[in-house]
Formats: sequence, structure tokens, C-alpha cells
Amino acid sequence: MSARYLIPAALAALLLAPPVFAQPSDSTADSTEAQHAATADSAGVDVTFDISGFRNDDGLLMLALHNSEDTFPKKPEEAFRLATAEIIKGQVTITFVNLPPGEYALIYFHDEDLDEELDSNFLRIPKEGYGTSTVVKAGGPPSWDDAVFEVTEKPVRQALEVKYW
Ligand SMILES: [Ca+2]
Repeated sequence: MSARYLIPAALAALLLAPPVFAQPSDSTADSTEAQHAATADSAGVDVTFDISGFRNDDGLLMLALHNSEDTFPKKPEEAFRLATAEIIKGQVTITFVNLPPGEYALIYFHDEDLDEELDSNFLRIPKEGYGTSTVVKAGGPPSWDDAVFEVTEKPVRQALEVKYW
């Protein structure tokens, strides 16, 4: 039943390799996260996303953090970091730790049925929720320019909302 066994070996290796962690969103977690940030390697920057608006806690949230517009969003296997997260009470807080400064774009989707795909209907309109590092616009897959954000020396914390059509 574990979703991890559904993830292809190559992806699983990528998922396990990076120091990514997920934890439930919790208003009391700030001090814990601050401690975590303080102990992180000073060479990199932590980027945290608080994602809300999930219609249920089914399945998993699949995330791909890209650092190149050549891979975003069509080549998740070439993303800079991949992660999965459990949805708890309709929310996810996830931190990508120790990122080198640069430009990034996040894309994620709510894989409610655990088939590792963003399900869509016959009009190719997604049936599962998804989003990017910015506000999702209507009209097809998001572009790098729509979703890109910059990481400098300071930790980033961004609130996002999942989109269902
Ligand atoms: Ca799915």
C-alpha cells in the first residue's frame, strides 16, 4: 500500500538523496524550523512553501523544484529536487534545504489516486489539484517565466494555494 513502492527506482533514488523534509503545517512549528535553519549548512538557503487548499488528505503531494527552464515543467525526472509530502488537514509545509542561490520554479500536484500522474479529463483539464511557486493561470501548462523566483542569501517562505478546476 505504501506509495513509495509505486515510484520508479530512478525517481526514488532522487527522492531519497536530497536533504528534503516535510512536516505538517503547524502554527507552533516556527521555533523548530528556525532551529533547523540555524543548523543548516551556511552555504545554502532554505526555501519553505506553505501550501493550503487541499480538498482532502488522500494520496500524496508530488513536488518538483526546477532550476532550469529547459526542464520546467515537462521533465520532472531532470528537476533539481523532487519530493513527496503527506497532506495533513488540507495543508502541506515543505522545506527544500540548502539551495544554492539562483533561479528556481516549483511545480506540484495532488496525486489523489497515487498513479504518479496529474489526471485530466478528455478536454485535458486537470482533475487533480496542482500549482506552482506563483499563482496558477488558466490556459495550459505554466511557463518558467510564470513560476520563476529567485533565491539569494536569505531564507524564503512562501504561502501558496493549490488549484482545482
Ligand atoms: Ca493521479
